[in-house]
Amino acid sequence: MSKKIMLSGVQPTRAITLGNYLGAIKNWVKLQKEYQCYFMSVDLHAITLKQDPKELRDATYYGIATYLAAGIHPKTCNMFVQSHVSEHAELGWVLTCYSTMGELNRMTQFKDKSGKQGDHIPTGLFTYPALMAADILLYDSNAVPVGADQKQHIELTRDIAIRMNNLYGKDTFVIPEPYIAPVGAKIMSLLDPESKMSKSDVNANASVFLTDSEDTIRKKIKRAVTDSGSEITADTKQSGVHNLLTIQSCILGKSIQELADSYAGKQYGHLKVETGDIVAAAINPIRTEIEKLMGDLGYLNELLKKGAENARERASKTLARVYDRLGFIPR
Ligand code: AQP
Repeated sequence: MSKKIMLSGVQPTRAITLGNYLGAIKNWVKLQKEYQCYFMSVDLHAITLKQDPKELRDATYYGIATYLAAGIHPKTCNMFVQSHVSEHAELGWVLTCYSTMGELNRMTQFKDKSGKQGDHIPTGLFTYPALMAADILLYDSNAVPVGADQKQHIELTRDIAIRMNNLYGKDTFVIPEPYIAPVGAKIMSLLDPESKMSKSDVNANASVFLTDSEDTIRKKIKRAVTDSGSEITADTKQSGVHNLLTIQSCILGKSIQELADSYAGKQYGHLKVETGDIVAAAINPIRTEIEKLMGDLGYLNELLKKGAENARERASKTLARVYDRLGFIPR
């Protein structure tokens, strides 16, 4: 029996953060053997906000190097760049036509990101969930492992797919399921534990990047904002403390309660130093491997070429099926 299909991606907007890693990539690594996998660097999504071309190109290579360094297997998983498979943009347009302004207006990520753009909100930022729906539906994906912030976009994907299946036949699209891990689906900013840790946070000290040195990681976590109390508990109201316990829990595989109990009678300083040690130990081998891979762009280019070929094979079949159902004359 053929394996079910899993697809996910990260925007090459900057180096990948500990949040992207614990919320998404670590789960890709865990689940990769059970599924036929497609992992993209979603550069078409990245340009929904202005990017420097050189930085975008570097971040795209870094992104793929990070997937490999984190443990994605290059022989069994397809890794590719979204813009290398033009079917994404084509199906994206179709799904833009089958989503509504009201639906896109309800997306909280659009509200958050557009709120920071003043009067010049790019249209792509608004329509991007339709492109994300195309990414998922092109591959007949069954599972999409993501962080909590993407759940709403996957629900929209399901709604659009069901709508089109009702219009054009039940087998037009496979209806995907989100995979959201019970712990680590929303790692918070180190400087503002009420906000999500984000790659593009203006303050680099708010996020740990997988490219950060051991020293930088320890310093950033030492400076993490915690509340004014002193007791370490599993209470979610202590958002800064809870965030550090969550990070430890994801890396060590222990429950948050068990970890909080182990800090009974200890100070916040202990928690920060030990979290810094744990994160540095987890990231060190990944960073070393990223650096090694970045020294061999020839290898990465070959891998991306093969990945795009495999992706295109499946994506082109889905697009042809959809175009046929819509009534487009075959090419
Ligand atoms: N803080 C987070 N905790 C857990 N998971 C997270 N993800 C993002 N932030 C966290 C998950 O990482 C994957 C890739 O995200 P993305 O690059 O597609 O875009 P994003 O969700 O907008 O992530 P960022 O880091 O906030 O990027 P920027 O700053 O560029 O917008 C997704 O599965 C996401 O859920």
